Amino acid sequence: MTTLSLEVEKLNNFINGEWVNVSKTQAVINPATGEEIVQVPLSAEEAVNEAVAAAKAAQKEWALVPAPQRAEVLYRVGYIMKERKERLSQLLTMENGKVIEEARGEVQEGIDMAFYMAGEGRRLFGQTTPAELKDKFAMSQRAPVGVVGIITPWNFPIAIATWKSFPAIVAGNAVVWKPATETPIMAYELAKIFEEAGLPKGVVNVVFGAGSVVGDAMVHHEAIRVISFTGSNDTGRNIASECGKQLKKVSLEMGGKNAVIVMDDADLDLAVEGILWSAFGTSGQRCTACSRVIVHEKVKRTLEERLLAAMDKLTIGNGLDESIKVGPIINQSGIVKIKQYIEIGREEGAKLLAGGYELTEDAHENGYYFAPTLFTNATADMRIAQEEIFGPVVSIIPVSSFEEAIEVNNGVTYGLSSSIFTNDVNRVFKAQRDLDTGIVYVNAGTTGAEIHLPFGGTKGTGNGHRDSGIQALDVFTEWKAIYVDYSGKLQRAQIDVES
Ligand code: UN1
Repeated sequence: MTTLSLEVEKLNNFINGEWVNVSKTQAVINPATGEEIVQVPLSAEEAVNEAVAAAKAAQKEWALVPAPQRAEVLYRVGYIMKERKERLSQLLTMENGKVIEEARGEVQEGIDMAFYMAGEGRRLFGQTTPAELKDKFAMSQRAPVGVVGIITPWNFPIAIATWKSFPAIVAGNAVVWKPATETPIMAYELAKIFEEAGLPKGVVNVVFGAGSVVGDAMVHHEAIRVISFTGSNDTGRNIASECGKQLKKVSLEMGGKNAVIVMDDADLDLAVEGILWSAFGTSGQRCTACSRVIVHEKVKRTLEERLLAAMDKLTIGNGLDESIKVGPIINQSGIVKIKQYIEIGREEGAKLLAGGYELTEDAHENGYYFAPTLFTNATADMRIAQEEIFGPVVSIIPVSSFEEAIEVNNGVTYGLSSSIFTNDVNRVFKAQRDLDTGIVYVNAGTTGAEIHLPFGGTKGTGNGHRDSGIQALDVFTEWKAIYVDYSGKLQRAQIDVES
C-alpha cells in the first residue's frame, strides 16, 4: 500500500480568491478506518452572502473575457489534475472510501470534463435563423445566467463537481459551490487547482458546511439564478419547491433504482460481470448502481449460481489496498439504512442468498463495511425492489418474457439507468426505445456513463435537465434571441410582411 501523506492541515472556505478561516468545524472520517482525516468548516449564512457578492462582482468581468480565453483556464485545470491524478485519487479514497482503481477512474472523469468543456470555449454554438422581414438578420446565442449555485454529493465528490462547475465557468458564469460535508478534501483540492490555473478571483467560491445552513442560504439568495443539485430525493424536492416559488432555475439529479435485465439468450458470464461491477463497485453507492436484476426464469438458476460464485471472490476492505474490490460504506447512517432494508426484504418474503450483514471484525473493525448482498425471488412491488438503498444490495426479480422485463424495469418512480443483456438484435432496439431511463446500456452494466453524453434521468430521478454532455450548457445559459434590422426603416413584425 503506497499512501501519500495528506498535506492538507486545515480546510478553509475559498471566497473571492482568499482562504477564509471558519472557527466552527467538524471531523471528516475515513470510512475505511474510522480515523479522523481533517476538520471541515461549518459555515454560517454570512459566508454564502460574501461568496455571492464576490461571485456577482467577478462574473461581470468574467463574462466579458472571450470564451476561448475562459477555456484556457480549464485546459490548465485539466493539465494540473492530470499531473496530480495519483494524489487526488488517494485523497479521494481516503475521504470517500471507494477503491483506488475507481478513485482514479473518477479523477479521470474530471480530467476528461476539463478538456471537453475547454473545447466548448471555441464552440458555444448559437444559431442563425431566417427572419420574416427583408433586410433583417435573426440569431440566437447562449448568454451566461450570472451567479450559479452548485451542491454536490459525497459519492462522486470531484467528478460531479466538474460536470457542473466546468460548463458554468466556460459559459461565463461565476460559481458558489457547497460540497458534501463528508468529502470536503476534493473540493479543497479543486479550489487550489482553480487558483493555480489562474482563474480570476471570485469566479469560483467554495463554502463548506453541514446540514442545510449553506444550501438553504444559496437557495434563498436572490442573486443566485440557478441551483444545480445532485443528492437525495427529499433534499432535491425541497430545493425544487423553494426554487419554484422564486422562479429560480433548478437542475436536479436524485438517484435511481437501476436494473440489469438478463434475457434467456444472454451471455450469462458477461451478465454476471456486468452485475458484479455495477452492483458492488463503489459498494453500490452510485446513483447508477444496479440494485435490481430482472432475469428470465429460464436462466434464473444458472445466473444465481454463477453470481454467487463470483461474489465469493470479492475482497472487502480499505480501498487503498490495490487488491481490494469493495470498499466501505460512507458512514454509520449508511450502514443503518442498509440494515433496515435487509430487514424489510426478509419481512417482505424475499430470499436472502448471500450477505445481509455488517462486517465488524479484524480489518473491518473500525470502518463501515457491509457484505455484498443478494436477495432472490423478489417481486417488482417490494420495497427492496422499489426504493434506493445506496449500498451493495441486489434483488433478483424473475420474469417470463421480454415485455414483462421492460414493464418491471419501468415500474419504479426513478428513471436514471438501465441495462439489458441479450444477443437478439430486435430486443436490443426495442429495449433502447422502451426502457424509460435517461441512460440505457446494452450488454454492459448500469454504471460507467461517459462525460460527453448527457447524464440524468426521467421521472423521480430529476426534473428534465442533464449534467455533463453538451446538454449541461442548457442549465448554465439562457438563450437570447437577437434581431438586427438593416433596412433603415421601422419594419413591423407580423404586419409589414409581404404576402
Ligand atoms: C453518480 O453516481 O451520481 O455513470 C455518478 C457512472 C459514473 C458517474 C456516477 N460515471 O456510474
